[in-house]
Amino acid sequence: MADATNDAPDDHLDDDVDDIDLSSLDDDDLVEQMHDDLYDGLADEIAEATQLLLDRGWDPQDVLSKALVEGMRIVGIDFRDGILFVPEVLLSANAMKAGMKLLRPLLAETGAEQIGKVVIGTVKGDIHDIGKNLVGMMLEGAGFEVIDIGINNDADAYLAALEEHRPDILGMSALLTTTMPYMKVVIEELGKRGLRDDYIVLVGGAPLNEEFGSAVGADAYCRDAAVAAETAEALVLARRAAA
Ligand code: B1M
Repeated sequence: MADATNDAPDDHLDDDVDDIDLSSLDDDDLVEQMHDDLYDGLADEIAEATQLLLDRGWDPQDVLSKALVEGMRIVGIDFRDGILFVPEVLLSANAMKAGMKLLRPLLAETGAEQIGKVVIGTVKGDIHDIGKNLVGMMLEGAGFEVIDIGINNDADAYLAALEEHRPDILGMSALLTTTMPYMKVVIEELGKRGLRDDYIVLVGGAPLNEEFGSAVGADAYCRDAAVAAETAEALVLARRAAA
């Protein structure tokens, strides 16, 4: 908790930030500082620290998981417990995105030949997009062309994107227990139109699990972005081999 003695609150913030020379921190302290800066929603500091770790030879995947995703996990705990609120978490999300922006080209650059196409989006009623964006990056890195249709997609939006882009895979993301059932609506709609077997359907998001994936009729549930990339590749190759 900040001590509200004589200084104006803004001065406190500036002091805290100005005091730390990120480049002087060793790797462990820098990662810990990144967790704090994500918590405080400091996008510039997160971008600077992300670049520092990369310059120090860190694998982009490690920067992502150990610094950014872990920091966001901590934010999530205090959000759940009512210590952080939506405006603060939005700032954290913004800071996370500043780091992801630097990692994106590195995670997506593999030289792997194009193995397929994915349409991915977050379901109706849900505006969480950080996890989806990460999945998109990892899929690009695995050699997929990714068409990201954003957040809050109803069945018609998914179907229109499928019709327009004719991908191999439909990916759906949901972060809320109240929105995840909508995945079933989309999959049933595909069935009603006789299109279910034309696409591999992958689902993911923090509240989902394997059982839920099967219950809604998806081809696979993906725990995280790395699993999504592996699963996408395995299922596309298997489908091609069987054709
Ligand atoms: Co929200 N939120 N949020 N939120 N938010 C959660 C999800 C929550 C768990 C927080 C909590 O209580 N601990 C909780 C949900 C509770 C529940 O349903 N059981 C919650 C809530 C309640 C809400 C609101 C309702 C709060 C309110 O308004 N009172 C509201 C809902 C808004 C809406 O969508 N209609 C809301 C709003 C927000 C913000 C806008 C402030 C912000 C989102 C900003 C943004 O995304 N642009 C936000 C955030 C940031 C979170 C937390 C803190 C972090 C989510 C995140 O980005 N995680 C989250 C708590 C948490 O999850 N720990 C929380 C990091 C990301 C890398 O992980 O998204 O899980 P994740 O993605 C992973 C995997 O899940 C998987 O791979 C990803 C990468 O490895 N994956 C896929 C995800 N999608 C996939 C798709 C695939 C495959 C894998 O397709 C093939």
